[in-house]
Amino acid sequence: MKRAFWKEAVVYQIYPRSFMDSNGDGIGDLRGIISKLDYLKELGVDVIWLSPVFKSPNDDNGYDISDYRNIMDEFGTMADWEEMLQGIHERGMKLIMDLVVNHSSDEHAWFMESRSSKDSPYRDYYMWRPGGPEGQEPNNWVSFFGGSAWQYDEATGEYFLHLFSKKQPDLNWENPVLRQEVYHMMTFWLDKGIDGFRMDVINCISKTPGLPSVGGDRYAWGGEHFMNGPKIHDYLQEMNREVLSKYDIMTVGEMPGATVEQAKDYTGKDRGELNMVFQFEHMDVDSGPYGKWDLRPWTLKGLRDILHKWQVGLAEDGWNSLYLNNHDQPRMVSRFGDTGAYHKQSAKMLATLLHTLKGTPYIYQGEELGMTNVKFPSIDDYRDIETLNMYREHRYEHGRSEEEVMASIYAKGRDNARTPMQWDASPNGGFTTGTPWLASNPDYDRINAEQATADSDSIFHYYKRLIQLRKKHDIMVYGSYELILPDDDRIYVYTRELNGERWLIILNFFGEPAEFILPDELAHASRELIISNYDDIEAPADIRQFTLRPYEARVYSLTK
Ligand code: ISL
Ligand code: CA
Repeated sequence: MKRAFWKEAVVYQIYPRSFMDSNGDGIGDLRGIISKLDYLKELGVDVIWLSPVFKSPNDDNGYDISDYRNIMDEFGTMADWEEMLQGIHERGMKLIMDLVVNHSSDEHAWFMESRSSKDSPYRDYYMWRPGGPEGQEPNNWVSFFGGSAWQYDEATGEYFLHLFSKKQPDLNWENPVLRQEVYHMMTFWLDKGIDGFRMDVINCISKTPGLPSVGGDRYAWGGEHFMNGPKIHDYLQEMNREVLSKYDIMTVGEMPGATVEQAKDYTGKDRGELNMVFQFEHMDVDSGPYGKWDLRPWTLKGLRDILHKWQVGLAEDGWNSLYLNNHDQPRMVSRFGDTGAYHKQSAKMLATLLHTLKGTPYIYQGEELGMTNVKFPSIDDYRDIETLNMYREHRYEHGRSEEEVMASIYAKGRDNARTPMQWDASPNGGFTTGTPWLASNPDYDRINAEQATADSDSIFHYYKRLIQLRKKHDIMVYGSYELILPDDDRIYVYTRELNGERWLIILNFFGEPAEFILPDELAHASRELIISNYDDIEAPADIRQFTLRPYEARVYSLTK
């Protein structure tokens, strides 16, 4: 495989509202980020992905942009942003910005013009349609955040499409003038020196012509008509020709619903589209038929089958992101690990997985500390629009019980990931001297960066070691992947191989000891331990048979 910096990089995602508040207003900001760049440098990450910092009324915390070329007041100024970028570059790191162009805010000047009249030159920047014969919505699609994906607008008597909240009208990519606006805006940021883009729901920008309804229900999920739509590759190839190809940058497409085959089309080396996908298939392992709130226990087999399918599917061409949480997902250690006795071990085991599969690892802020999910007592303590909409709908329209709805929120709500970063054991984890916009997780007294950087056995230091190993060993980036023991329901075992070198990765996913026997082919090799989350590993008497301790992870280099 061809070398590329974005294959070798480890990415760190900052959700700016919750990272560090520099002025005591309870909202994270750019000067807060600047003050923590040395921390990120010490961790050793290469690329920072910054969730949106543009002007926004914050209906969806910055994913509703009202001015793509200016910084949100709460976060600081363009001068602060420039200082931050310089600070990142001075430390040898790179910055990718969030590109949110499936939709804008309804407070963007384009939309205000667009809604003002059917004759506005901006009308076709968005997706307006007349109502149906009985004045109903133009089709039956529901939005990602619940309810109809259409909003009626008095001024011109038509509906506009919004796949997300009604304050996030969808941009009309069919319109070449709109596409040029977007390309100019991208060029504006690239010329300021950024190193790439994370592209928000970029596989949703092309919709089936005619915007047909789905199924027979009054409201239904219309994903088949806007995920991986008919012109998506034309748009991405045009964007690549006109903008991306002119810079040495990294691009990652956030793509809910993307399959392995589609991912190859988005990221294949001769396709001229994007560098890598950020897909969600493995994030559905614990969802039932009604979606994310419909809780199901996950199984190792379920998770491994999906990860494996992607490893194999993109083995020769295409590239994937490796992650178990982000700002939209619950905390990985709460979901797939243990927050009790094996907090440290399980967080390190999951980290071992993320850094030894093939792909680019993404660390979400606080993951390197083992930050956990939160259980606030009341819905009033929550801020996320998706969570608040879901609560209303499930409680009052579907009549589900308070306990049941809160259980879904505790397990899957996006605010789990958005509680303030825990820097030290002082009030609010040192995130702010004021009142945080979303309450802190009370476990900051135990789980915080000050504690973690001081403790050489911490999750933080283990991440540091994994990141350094990736820099030293090409096999972790470019090695081929092979699954061993495909049917074991407690441990995940695989090898990586490059230029005659072979590594063996063994992960116990549960809190009980697990015994297993290696296939002969691997058992007869002599081996050197590269890293483990337990520090007292002796060479087993029987080289074939292992007993792994709870959540134990081992990485060996095998020699023939
Ligand atoms: O969060 C989700 C499920 O809980 C996803 O469906 C998510 O909405 C989807 O992956 C798209 O996410 C991105 O676009 C949204 C924004 O709210 C998310 O924060 C962002 O990551 C709209 O811009
Ligand atoms: Ca602030």
